[in-house]
Amino acid sequence: MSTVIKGGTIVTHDLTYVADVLIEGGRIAAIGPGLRGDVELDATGCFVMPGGIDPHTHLEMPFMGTYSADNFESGTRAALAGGTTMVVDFALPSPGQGLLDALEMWHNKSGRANCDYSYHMAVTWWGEKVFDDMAAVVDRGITSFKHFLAYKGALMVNDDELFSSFQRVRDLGAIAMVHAENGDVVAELSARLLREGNVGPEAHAYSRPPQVEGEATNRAIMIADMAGAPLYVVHTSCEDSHEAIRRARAAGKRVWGEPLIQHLTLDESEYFNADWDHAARRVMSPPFRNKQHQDSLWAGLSSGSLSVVATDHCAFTTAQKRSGVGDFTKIPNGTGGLEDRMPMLWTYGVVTGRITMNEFVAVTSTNAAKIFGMYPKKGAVAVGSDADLVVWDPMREKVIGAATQQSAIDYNVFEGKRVTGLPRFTLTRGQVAVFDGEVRTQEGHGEFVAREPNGAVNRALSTFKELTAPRPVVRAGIPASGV
Ligand code: DUC
Ligand code: ZN
Ligand code: ZN
Ligand code: ZN
Repeated sequence: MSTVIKGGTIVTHDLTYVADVLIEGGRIAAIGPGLRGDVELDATGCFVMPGGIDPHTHLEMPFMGTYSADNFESGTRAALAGGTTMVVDFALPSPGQGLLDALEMWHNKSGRANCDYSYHMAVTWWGEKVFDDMAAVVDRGITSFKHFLAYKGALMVNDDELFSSFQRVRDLGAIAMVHAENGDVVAELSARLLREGNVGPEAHAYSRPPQVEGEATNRAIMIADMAGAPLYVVHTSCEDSHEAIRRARAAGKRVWGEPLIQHLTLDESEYFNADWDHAARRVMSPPFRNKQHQDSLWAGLSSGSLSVVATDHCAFTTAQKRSGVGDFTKIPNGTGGLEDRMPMLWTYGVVTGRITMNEFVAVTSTNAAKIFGMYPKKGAVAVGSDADLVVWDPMREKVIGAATQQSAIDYNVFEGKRVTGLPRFTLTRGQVAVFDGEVRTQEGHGEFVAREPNGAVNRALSTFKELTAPRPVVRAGIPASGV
């Protein structure tokens, strides 16, 4: 059975043109005028774009004494409803747990996915077992490794561990990722705030000022540079971090920054709402910032210094958030956004003229596919690519609200926002998951996407002992002495 998308305007990261798209066997079979298929989808007045890729989600994740409330079923249903056709989630080993064990746990959860998915692997502790497992993880198609510089006593790694892991990442041809906040400073500030009686959700923002993020971003960039690893900085929320990324890129380092749709469109005033629930529902790390930081993020998207817009979708119900009443450090950190990322970015970015349609495609889809080694299978409208597509209707409108959302939680941080621009159709490998705005997902349709390592793979070069023992830094082709 073939499907043809007829009469739309194709928008990719670099081209805008009128053509039909023929889909056979879940892939794009032809692009051109006058195509015919068994099923025809009318795209008149619409833009046909690569389905969104959200490379930063936490579905059914054990975290802060609970589990994030959206699982791979509700999370990917929300994704498809908003035009996103792939998620990359984080497999998170608990300290001491092997990486392959964690991977197995995530594979067990993701069988319910409605759209395709992959994982990043988190390195939450360091040892020979982790060193060995990292190669096995790459062999299984997971080529990116996330490190937390915050969450002291839980997920945080120290600089020596970070340096060792980054060198291993380099030798495996993988990408290093970092949650950049200085966890020691956050712990100090949090303890002081609590001592002084600042226990409400607004204190969460005081405990994580922009400098905490700027410092950790600079540090991670320098350590990645010494290790020779490419670095992706997740949830870049402020100028302090963005500035470090801009400087690194201008100096020729392979560094990417990822603002979230939440930080682009919501600001710190949300934490000063008199309603405890309102503020606590918006507690995430890093916290929302002021307008100057937001302007910096928007400028980064249009200038190209920031590469991807993600969500860090990590949704908790109001009841879960209330475990932090009387102590802001116990409010589970995280907000949702999977369903709203693309309509919000279109409305606040494309409609306002801050970014172009082609930039929209780049930052919602294509750049993530390229950075994480799955282009052009994903992130492209091209013959042979997976038919992960969104037929985007720029005239369709709605008001965002919990009552109509797919996510399992009981509120929405974008509640009441009117968006213009929504999917008419969303296709996941050729299967229609949104039909004329109506969600028709199929649980279990999603498949794991294995990714290729980047560049030179050099795994024979490193041994665990070598990486762990102090040694001189050797940069490509430059002897350590005599520089
Ligand atoms: N930040 C959050 O807000 N939630 C999940 C993890 C993170 O880093
Ligand atoms: Zn994070
Ligand atoms: Zn995250
Ligand atoms: Zn299927």
